[in-house]
Order: sequence, then C-alpha cells, then structure tokens
Amino acid sequence: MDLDAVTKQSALHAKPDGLTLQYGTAGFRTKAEHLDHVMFRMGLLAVLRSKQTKSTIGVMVTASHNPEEDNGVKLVDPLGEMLAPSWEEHATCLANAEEQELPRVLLDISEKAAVNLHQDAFVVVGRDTRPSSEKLSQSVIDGVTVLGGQFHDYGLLTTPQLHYMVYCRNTSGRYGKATIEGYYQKLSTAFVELTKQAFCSGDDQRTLKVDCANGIGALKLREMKHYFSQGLSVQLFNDGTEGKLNHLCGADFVKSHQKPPQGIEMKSNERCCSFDGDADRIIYYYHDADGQFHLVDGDKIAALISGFLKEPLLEIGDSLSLGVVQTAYANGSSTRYLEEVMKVPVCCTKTGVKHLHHKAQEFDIGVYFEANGHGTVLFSKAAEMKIKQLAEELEEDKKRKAAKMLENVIDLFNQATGDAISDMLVIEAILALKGLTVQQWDALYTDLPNRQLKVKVADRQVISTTDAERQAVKPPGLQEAINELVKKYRLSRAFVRPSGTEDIVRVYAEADSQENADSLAYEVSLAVFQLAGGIGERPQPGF
Ligand code: 16G
Ligand code: MG
Repeated sequence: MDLDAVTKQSALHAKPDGLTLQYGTAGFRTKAEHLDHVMFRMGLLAVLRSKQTKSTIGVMVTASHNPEEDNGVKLVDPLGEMLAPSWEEHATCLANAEEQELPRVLLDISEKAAVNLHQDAFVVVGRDTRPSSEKLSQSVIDGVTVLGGQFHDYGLLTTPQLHYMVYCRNTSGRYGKATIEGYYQKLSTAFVELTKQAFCSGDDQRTLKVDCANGIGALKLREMKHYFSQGLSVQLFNDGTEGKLNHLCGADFVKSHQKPPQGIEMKSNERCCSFDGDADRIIYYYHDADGQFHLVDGDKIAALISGFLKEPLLEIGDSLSLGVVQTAYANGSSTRYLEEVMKVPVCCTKTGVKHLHHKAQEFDIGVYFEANGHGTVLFSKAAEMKIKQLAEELEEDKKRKAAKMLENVIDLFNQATGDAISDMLVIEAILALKGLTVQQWDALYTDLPNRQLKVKVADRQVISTTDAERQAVKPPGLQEAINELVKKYRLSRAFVRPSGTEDIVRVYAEADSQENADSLAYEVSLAVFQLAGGIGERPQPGF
C-alpha cells in the first residue's frame, strides 16, 4: 500500500470537516455534494475487500428512490450479496476518518480483517442516471486505482444488474455472462421458455405499462424489450426524457401514497407497474371499473409466486422446502393467507434486503419480499441440482415438464438480489401461464387498511426494537403505550422503528377500516413524540 500516494490523492477528495455518516441499511446515502470523499474511500475499501475475499467486489453509485439531489454508494460482496456486517463497520470508520488519520485507519482495517496486501484486487463499478453519479463513480475509480486495484467500469446499470455482474464474475461464468448482453439473454431466454405453454388470451393481456421513475430502469428496459417482445409488450412511462427522477412517480411513491404515479395513462383494469430509481423494486396496481385504485404490493407478489411454485414442486414429488420471508410491514392479511390458505411457513425478519436474503437461504426455496416490492426467490444449490437432474430424466413426462418449468424459474429470478426487471418477467409469465388478470391476482386476499407515518425525534437511536422490529424495548413505556392503543381497535397491529435511511422514526398501523388504521397510526405517533423525544410540530390527526 503506497500510503503517501493515498494521502496525496485523498486531498483531492477531501472530507468536509465535522461530517459523519453511517453505512446504513443500503450503504451511505445523503446529499450528493457531501459524498465525494466517501466515494473515493469506498474505492479504497473495495480494493481491501477484494484482496481479502480473493474475489471481484462491486461498487454501485445510486440513492435508489431518494430525490435526485441525493446520491449514495454500496458495496456488493462476492456472491452478489450485500456487504458483510463487520465490513459495514470498517466502511463507517473509513468514511469518517479525518484526512490525517486515513493511512492509520487503512492499516487498521487490513490488520483486523487479515487482508493479504500482496493479493490482486478487482472491482466493478456501476451507476444510476443521477446528474452527480458520473463524477462520483470517477471518485470511486480514483480510490481503486491509487491502491493498485484493477477495475471495470460498467457505466450505467441498474443495481441488480451490478449484483448480477459480480455474481457471474465470481462463479467463472457458470451463472451467466458478465455483460449487459449476457444479462438480457439469460433472463429473456428463460422468460420465452417459461411462457411457451401459455394460453394467449388476447393482446391486452400481453401488454404492460411500466412507470420507470425517470430512472435507469427506463434505459435498460428499452434496450431489453426487443429480446422478449414476442411474449410481452411493455410500454414505458416516466422514461426520463422529461420528468425528474423519483418525483411523483416510482414504486416508493406509489406504495407510500397509495396512488398512481403522475405521467402514466391508466385505463380501467389495465395492468400497470412501477420500478424505483435503481430498478430493484416493483409494485403493481390498477384502476377498477369504478375508478378505484388498487395496489398489488410485494406481499401479493410473494403470494402469487409461492402459489405458483407449489404445483410443480408437488408434481416432482421431491420434498424441497418452500418458505416465505417477510418483514413487520407485511400486511396481516398476507401473512394469514400464506399460513392458513397456502400452508407455507412464513418468517419475519428486520427490514432491509440483507436480512431477508439471509433468512431465505434457510429454505431449499426461499421466497422473500418486502411489502415495498423488494425481493426475489432463492434456490439452494441442492434444490437447483435436484431440479436440473429431474429435468434431464426422460421418463414420466409430467414430472419432467414440472422440473423444466422450475428450471426456467431459477434462471429467470436474479439469484443475486431482488430485481424489478427479473421479477416483472416472472410475474408476467405466471399471469400468462395461469390465465390470470390483475384483478384475479389481487383477489387472492384483501389487504387490511393500513397507514405509515413519520415522526421527527431528537435522536432516533433512543428507540430500540426486538422480535424483528415488532416490539420496542426502549424507551421505557413506549411498547406498553402501543399495546394499550392497539387494544382499542379490531384486527389491529402497530409498531415503530428508527429508519435506517432517514433521520426519522417510522410508525406503521393496520386495522379493520382505513379510518381506524389512520387514527391508530396517529395515536402511536403521538406516543412516540411524547416518549421518545419528539421535536418540531406535534403529530396531527387527519391525512
Ligand atoms: C433500503 C433497503 C430496503 C428497505 C428500506 C427501508 C436495501 C437494498 N434496501 O432502501 O430493503 O425496505 O431501506 O428504509 O436493503 P427505512 O429504514 O428508511 O424504513
Ligand atoms: Mg432501490
């Protein structure tokens, strides 16, 4: 490590005095103008992580669904997973070190993590369409280069595409080719194969309107749509030619406001979906004949997919375990439907893809989705081998067909992370194969009315939670207060948690009617404000 060179280069990416940032749920995220030093330093860290794991590491420059002025960065570990927790701590230390401490912190990390500094390093970089992203990804590359790492800059990519590239490179191409063309081909071939037996029920069934949040998803979907145009025609909206990124559109807007995005023409009963700014979330929705808006969220995606998977799994007759992983935000009706109607085991984890991903690996086939539309299906290596083997066997036609179908499903799901494009293709394939309309899909169960609110407090860390964030253990008295409030309503549930991406506390409530969900959410917000050091204006009733 040439520490003098690091010090010199770092001066060109100097850290603003007194700024401290935390490697949060999905990396660092803040105003783009505060991130230059963080990018440079994440380039350094990626080199160390690459040397330590003897693998390619990914660095993605994006702030997902945040406003256009923000940006962010996250590291991608060898198999496409999120960065290991101990390295999140190293990332935070490195990002917050004062200029003169930088060499010492680098040595410290190398020592603690037993990094062999003589090992080669390779880093791949991707970025979203924010105006600040190009310059910031150059700062990442500066960091990689000064520590002698090699790199490949993929330029514009969706976040899941970068995860895919990392996974491909670290499995010697067995997973797929580490090129954008390789990604398009792998997914569209699986989609076309899977939908071959689908009954064609008229043109309107095969058309999907996609709100691309004015982000990277638009560019990539436009390139990709020719690959699968026979099976599905996608119509792009909010494609970035006019509107602002994530502004009044995108999956996060639609989910949290429970209304359609601007910039999309919706006719009644037409199937529409929204991606978020880096295309790792997807939400479906439609207007019914009475003009009422219906959201078909991540929970319903999980229900559709697990229902679909059960049949071929039963057919192949192998006892591969299937489970669903959710978070506390999952609608109570979805959990009940999965457990009681579908008879699938359901687990709950903390918010954030890394927690769900990890838990899903405990099943042979782990379906994980956050209600906000983030998710995928993971197949264990053993399950994959079993399915591939059965698909090769020549006897028993039905069994083989089921195995072949599952094989295509494995290829179609991005195994590295949740991916809006890949999920969209799976959902479209399932709807086509089952001949289901979006209304029929939506009718699997009825969501309990719910409400999410934010509360500003002086220090959100005064709240700590347990039981997958469903119970507050601190501050004293808060959980007891919530319990009392919940008792006042029917079919009710509520919880609070400090956000991992914003300086606020989030409140979630559900109940038998929208009015009751709203009023429970308001009362819980007030309890948080009073017991957890609320600042600014007190929460107000009504929405
Ligand atoms: C991040 C997470 C997402 C989670 C959200 C919660 C990843 C890749 N993304 O966007 O999964 O739902 O944070 O945000 O892990 P919050 O902590 O502010 O509620
Ligand atoms: Mg995202």
